[in-house]
Amino acid sequence: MNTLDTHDIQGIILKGYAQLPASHFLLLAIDSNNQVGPWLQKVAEQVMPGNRKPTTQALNIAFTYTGLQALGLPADAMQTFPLELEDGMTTPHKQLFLGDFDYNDPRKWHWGGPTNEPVHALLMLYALDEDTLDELYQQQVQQLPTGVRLIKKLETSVLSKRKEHFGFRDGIAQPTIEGLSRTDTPENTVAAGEFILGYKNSYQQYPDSPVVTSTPAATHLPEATTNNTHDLGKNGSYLVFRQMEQNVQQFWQYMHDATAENGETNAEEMIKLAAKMMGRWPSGAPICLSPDKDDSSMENHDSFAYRASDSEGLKCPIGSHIRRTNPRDAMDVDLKTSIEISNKHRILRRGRSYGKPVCESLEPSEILSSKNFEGERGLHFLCFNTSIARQFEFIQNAWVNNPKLFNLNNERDPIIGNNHHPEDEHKSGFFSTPRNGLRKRLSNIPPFVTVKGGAYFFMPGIKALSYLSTL
Ligand code: N7H
Repeated sequence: MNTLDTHDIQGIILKGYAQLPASHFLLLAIDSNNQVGPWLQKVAEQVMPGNRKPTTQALNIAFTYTGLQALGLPADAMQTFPLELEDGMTTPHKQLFLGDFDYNDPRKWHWGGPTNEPVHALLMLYALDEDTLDELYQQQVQQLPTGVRLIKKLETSVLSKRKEHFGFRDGIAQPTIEGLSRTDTPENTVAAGEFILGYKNSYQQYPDSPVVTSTPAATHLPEATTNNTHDLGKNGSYLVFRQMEQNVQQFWQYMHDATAENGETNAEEMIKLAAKMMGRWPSGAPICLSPDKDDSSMENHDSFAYRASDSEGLKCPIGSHIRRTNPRDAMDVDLKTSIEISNKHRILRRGRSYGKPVCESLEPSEILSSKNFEGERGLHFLCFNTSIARQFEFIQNAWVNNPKLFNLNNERDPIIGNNHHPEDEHKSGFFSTPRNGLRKRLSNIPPFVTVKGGAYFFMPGIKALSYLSTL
């Protein structure tokens, strides 16, 4: 087992900062790197390292491929980054691969799309409350040097009971990083190299890591295996950012209409259908452990699997959001292999909601009767991994948007899948819930979530950040 250099790892990789609920994500452009060095060094000193527990505020920073170029990282070093970072999220092939077509088309995005201005850096600000956040924001904006410009401030919002906008508790299931003090079941403990560069991954190998040619400044970085190079990736990670708008009215209206009897609301069935699509009840309780009703005593429960008690998906449908994005032990191989395979496609989720909640309580019936649907709301989905291709992109392509996953027929993730594939004649979402030998199949599921922005970033370790400031 590796000991992790937590003092050199940016804190947000290791922790979600639940105690710092206020946050802004600042998208920056680097127009000239003349005065970037001293600024970046200052930022490196302000970054919250992973060995500290912040109490009032925290700051973290990451760069896109073009951002690293704008900093002046030499071409030979740029070539050592993975293609996913270089190509970004919006090449024509990637659009098809990720489900970013039709209503998700990047040409309609607010940022990160081909018609938006290039994003170079992401400054992530977290604080205890709105006032502290505003102070931190003002301080950071004033600190920006000539040549570095704020493109957009992405604000976030705090929803009650750790819920997201549809009214479900979020941020429950996370892999535990091997080597940290937190203990967990072996099934949920994942090699550090799946999330942090410079450590062994699930294949017992070191993930590919970017390197720089040896210079006096680079000698502060660990030596890399290739002669005369230093490891720029060590203690860093890749960050996937997707701004995902949630159509809350459409979501609950669909659940309502699909379960109403003679036009009468059936609240119980309505919530149950939504829970079946999610795989958890609004409280967070896993539906495979409490199949008939919500049970808030299980709101943080994450120690469950599907194979022994729910192999057919009678409780938690095979196509539900959480079963698709982490099938755990339910893959069509032996139990041990299934867990091993699932754990090669895990991500550390660090998202935050944005926009005004439809109502304070976020209770389904209250959401439905609410009149406050104006404005945009959704999730700033963020996740860390060391292989964007094998982790985030695989989940998105092979699981979320795979119409034949686990022998399902033309169904995609009911919450985030895109059913408008150019070659798909139906343009309709389907979702089946097996019940006692019969399969109930719902159709015409509209898009509940629309992608509105996104980019891939490299989040360097703190020493690597100092190195970047010397370019
Ligand atoms: Fe999902 N939601 O609130 O509806 N997600 N997700 N997600 N998601 C999860 O377990 C949601 C998205 C995963 O290990 C829960 O913490 C929404 C993307 C994974 O059991 C809820 C959006 C991807 C898990 C949501 C969204 C994932 C997970 C249950 C976008 C990856 C853990 C609470 C707007 C490509 C699965 C919890 C496991 C859980 C919601 C996006 C992945 C409630 C609203 C893009 C791996």
